[in-house]
Order: sequence, then structure tokens, then C-alpha cells
Amino acid sequence: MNTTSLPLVFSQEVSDALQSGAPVVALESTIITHGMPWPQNVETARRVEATIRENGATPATIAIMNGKIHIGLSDAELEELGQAKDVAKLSRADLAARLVTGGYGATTVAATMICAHLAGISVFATGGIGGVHKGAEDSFDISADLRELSETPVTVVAAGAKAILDLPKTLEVLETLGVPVIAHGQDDFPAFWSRSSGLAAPIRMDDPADIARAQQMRTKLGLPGGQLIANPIPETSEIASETLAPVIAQAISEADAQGIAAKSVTPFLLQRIFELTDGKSLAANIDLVLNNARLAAKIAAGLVKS
Ligand code: PSU
Repeated sequence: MNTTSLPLVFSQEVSDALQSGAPVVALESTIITHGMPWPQNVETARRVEATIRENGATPATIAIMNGKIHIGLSDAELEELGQAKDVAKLSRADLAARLVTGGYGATTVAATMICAHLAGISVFATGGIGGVHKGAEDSFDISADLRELSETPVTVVAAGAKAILDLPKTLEVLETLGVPVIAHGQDDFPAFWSRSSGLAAPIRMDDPADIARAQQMRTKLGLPGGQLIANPIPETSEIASETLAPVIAQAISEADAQGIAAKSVTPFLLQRIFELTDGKSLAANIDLVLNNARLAAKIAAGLVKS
């Protein structure tokens, strides 16, 4: 792809890796600005980048700064973004407008997929994708992440969808949209902080190289879109779903009572669950992201080899 006319700024490390055909893993920035509190957000971002390097790939954290899409951030930029105020949480609908008006922009799963694809990166690691919110039959709150997965050819490694969501409906929508949902190493669809949602994943794959080949096969077949790789949180870090269910219910009823809507719902719920679990949910969130970074690096290496 000719990227010269695009508002893309590559870090030297990412530019070198892409030019030499080395494995690269994209990372999002909403998890830094809206998903975790300071300073754990920046500490985690650094650890995720280090994990990707240890596993043989180059990390490319994606964010909007000064009207440009940055593909790969320096340590100083990571620090700046992690403490910045007025960072817009960007998805497909508002990415272009923010580039024109300037200011900081954090990329969600949807926006990160778009930017990664423009940059020529086809694997991306995050925590959990957005999905169908509980009560969506009234609120119509369905994350744009789901449709993006059906349109943009990037493999997204996540610990399933966040347990704050309606997971059966999220899986239904993904099926309708033709998105392959592939559980890694188990039959069940994981529920972010817990290894199982009690729902079967439509596809299971154990070998990262197969996951890489499946994405290439989709391209060969002319099928648009990416893949959702649902990678369960490590056993030692999981929080039992029975423990979390009442906490999630409380956070959701507080959000309803306070009229929290649209883009603010997920950050509000994550923050309240963090407070209500005395920080345990954040520790689990950090461990699952690191685990996803490891798998994404292996998938990226598989894409390069085959
Ligand atoms: N993974 C995390 N924490 C997060 C997210 C992912 O561990 O905060 C972000 C992603 O950017 C995802 C967003 O796109 O949550 C979902 O937001 P919404 O439900 O508003 O679509």
C-alpha cells in the first residue's frame, strides 16, 4: 500500500521492521487512556511492548497526536499520552474528524484495526473487544468493534469480550457479521476476567501458525474482515465469574442511575469494577493483556514465515 499521502507517522523501529518484513504487532491506546488508571496504564503499556519484543516481534502502539496517526510511540510519547487530559476515544465514525481538528485521540479496537491495516500490520493485541451491551434491546448500544471485525483484515487477539457485556448476543452478532471467533487452546469462549463464559466458541485452534494461515486463507478466498482470537486469561490470574457477577451488576445499575451512555459506559464500568474489587480486576486485566501480547507475537511470526 502506498502510505505516503496518508497522515501516518512511523517510529523508526516499526518502519524498519515493516520494511524488512519482520513480525509486527499493533497495540491500541484506548486501553491506556480510558481503560486503566495512571500510572498502571503506562507501566502496563511498557510491559506489553517488552513482552512483544521478548517474543520476537516489534510492538506498534497506535494513537492520534497533532493531526497524525502515530504507528509506534516513543517512551516519552507513551508517558505524555498516559497523562493527557481531553483525549478523544476514537472509533470508525470520528477518527477522520479528530485528525482534522487536532488534539489527542485514543484508538479503540475498531480505530486501531483501521490504522493498523493502513500501516500494513495485520495482527493486533488488546484486552477485550467491545460488544453488545446488556440491555441493548432498549439502548441499541452495540460496539462498532464488531462491524470493524467484519470489514478490516486484521487478526485481533483478545481475552474474549468483556464480561460487562451480553456475551451470547455478542457472539450472535459476530456470527451474523461473518466474523470467525476462534478460541485459543480451549473449547469455551472466554469472558475477559474469567477463562470461561459458559458458551462454546464457534472455532478452536491451538497452534498460532494455524491462526496466521486462517487469516491468509480468508484473503485468498476474497472474504473481507479479520478474525477474533479469544485467548483465555491465565488460570493463576482469573477471577471466578460468580465473584464478579454481583460486582458487574452493581456497576451497571450505578451507570444506569447516573445516566452514563454511549462511549462513557465501558470506561465507567471498568473504573467502578476496579474500585469494587479493590484493584483485583485491574491486576487480572494487566495479566490477560500480557498473555494476549505473547500469542499475538507468535501469530505475527507465523504470518511472516508462511
Ligand atoms: N481492552 C481492555 N480495556 C479497554 C479496551 C479494551 O482491556 O478499555 C477498550 C478497547 O479500545 C475497546 C473499547 O474498543 O474498550 C470498547 O469500548 P466500547 O464498549 O465503547 O465500544
